[in-house]
Amino acid sequence: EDGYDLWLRYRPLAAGGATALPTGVERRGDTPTLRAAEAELTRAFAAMAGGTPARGARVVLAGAADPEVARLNLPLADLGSEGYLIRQVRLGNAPAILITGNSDIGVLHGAFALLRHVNTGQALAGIELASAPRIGLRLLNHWDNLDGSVERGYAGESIWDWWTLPEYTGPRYTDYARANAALGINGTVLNNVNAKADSLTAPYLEKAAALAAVFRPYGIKVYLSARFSAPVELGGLPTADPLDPAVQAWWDAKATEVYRAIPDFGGFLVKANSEGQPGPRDYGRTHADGANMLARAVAPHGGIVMWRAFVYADTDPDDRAKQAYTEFKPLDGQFADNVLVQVKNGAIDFQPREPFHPLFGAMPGTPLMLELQITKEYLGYNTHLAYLGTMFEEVLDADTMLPAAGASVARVVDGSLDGHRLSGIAGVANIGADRNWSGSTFDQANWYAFGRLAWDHTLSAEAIAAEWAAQTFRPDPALTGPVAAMMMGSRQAVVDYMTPLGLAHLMGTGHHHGPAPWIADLARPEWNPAYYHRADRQGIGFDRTASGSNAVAQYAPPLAARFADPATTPEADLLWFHHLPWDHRMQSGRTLWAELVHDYDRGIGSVVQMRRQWDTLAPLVDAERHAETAAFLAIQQRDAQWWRDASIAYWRSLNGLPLPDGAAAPAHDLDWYKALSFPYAPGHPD
Ligand code: BDP
Repeated sequence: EDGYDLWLRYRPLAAGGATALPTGVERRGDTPTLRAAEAELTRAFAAMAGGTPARGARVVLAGAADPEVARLNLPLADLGSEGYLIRQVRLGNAPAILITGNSDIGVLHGAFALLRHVNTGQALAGIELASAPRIGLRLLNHWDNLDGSVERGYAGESIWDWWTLPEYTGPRYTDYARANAALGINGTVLNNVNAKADSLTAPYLEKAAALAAVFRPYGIKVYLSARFSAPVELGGLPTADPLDPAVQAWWDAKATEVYRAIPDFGGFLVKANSEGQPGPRDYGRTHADGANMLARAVAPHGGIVMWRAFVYADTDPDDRAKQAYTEFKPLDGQFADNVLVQVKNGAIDFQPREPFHPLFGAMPGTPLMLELQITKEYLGYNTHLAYLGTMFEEVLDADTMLPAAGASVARVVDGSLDGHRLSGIAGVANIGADRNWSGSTFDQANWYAFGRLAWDHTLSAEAIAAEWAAQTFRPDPALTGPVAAMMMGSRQAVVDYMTPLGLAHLMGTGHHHGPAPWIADLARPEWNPAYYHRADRQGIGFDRTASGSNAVAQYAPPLAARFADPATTPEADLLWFHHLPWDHRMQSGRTLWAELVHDYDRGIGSVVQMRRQWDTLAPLVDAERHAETAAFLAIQQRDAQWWRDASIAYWRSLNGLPLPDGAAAPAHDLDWYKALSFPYAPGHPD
């Protein structure tokens, strides 16, 4: 039980269980996709049978065009090109469980849905399932480098072995495709947004093409991050100015070359003028100029451009949280119609908690893609158990109130609010060459939750946690209930012990491991934790009201009003929006200072509680995965204590306040915490 199987872990079903396994699989049609669906079902049923004879109706895989399926008049119209329908019907005068869809990919998705159904302990007899994705582009973004390292990766090296590609495409690539197709993920950006131009050279395109060939039967398209200055680096041009005809011609030719190698290539993802990356601003052009140039190059081939809004400049003295909005909102309506602007969930950077990004709702004329981070750069790497389903749900459900109430981020992103043809969501992958893919068993759940919510954002994080636990461990409520409960509280625990009450970006420099709220001397102001917490003798927090940066004004008027007043700001975001005195009275009746300490302790308490809960589950979990998780939870408790103690020691050095009644003193003095260093922390680019 090394975790390799992910949610495709097929084991003998419990004797006397709900499921009568099918007597066979009938495939109507001979395409690689239908063959993959058949292979998955056959393999799963054989493993699940565990020697007991099958008794259930046969499964039939058939597209909507099959004459017998057509005669059934099934409601397939709403399934789109990727959805599926599963029904118990009569075919060829015998009972059958039909898996169908408007395309082979739909049928494949249905096959995986059926296996999820069985693997979560539900009966096949009388099965009726139908589902279609709400968001068009459901992509993983790999931050994988050509040298095999993974930026912000905590699961080992990259799974792409660029060295042995294109000749060698071992089984791992197929298993990657299976795991993603099971969730409905339909695209993958292979390389880091901090891109090397080399990815666009002929040898690397050939390597990418080999991966595309493996993924194609699974409905997964390949995309690449494009380096904006590639015309200079590869083409020898003196400029990468997007309005220069020679630059445009270079990209047109490059796009043609890419599509010759990969006919169904998805398109480009671009990080421009951000953290040192080149971009159109280098030439006095706008982000729209840059995006549209690439968009024109891929348009004849059916490609798209995903242009990231993650920008902030050292030359801009304004609040970092405001800069993307300031730069992008005026460009609304100027992007070509095959461009999506990709926006992180929050305005700063994948923190344990951020209010939703104010660009959502503010650019109705542009399809906005939501970018989530699955890899836990700021949430304790792979050793802290933090289920991100709740975090993803929080942002998707957030109401932008633009133009009016009921305009959730999910409705902006799925295109329904503004009637966009294109819609997309991206997750920065947490996948690496580690045997268990994600660096820990529970981090697999974050990949899983991303995929499930990308397919259907109306699913609940809790239901997803339970179904993940059932497939990962066993479909036994005695296990799935407690595991889901652990998961549901786990992200708040991290918020509590790292950055409670709306604090953000207090992590160690560069690697982002552990607390370093005292850092104040880095070259760029907004790289310093002190920039974000602004704590001093009197108080703490970032004033984003009119008396401060006025970032609140970037939200819809009713939200701006709510966030402008500490009394109506959700306490979870309090110090994000306000600088308040240490003795500010909280809803609990405690002072702000006492509340902070209380939250740190609550965070540690939650981890202690998770450890206890996990211990009780030992009889229901295999020893290998149980022991690893137990060890990681011990690391998490140690780190939570460290975060609490170091933070409290630092805040006290500023506010001079005594510890609240009953609170334990930090284990060490502040200098001890300051002296810790982590030159070899994983995932760090420098
Ligand atoms: C930050 C990461 C950095 C990424 C950047 C991005 O620290 O490694 O390159 O985001 O999203 O969170 O571009």
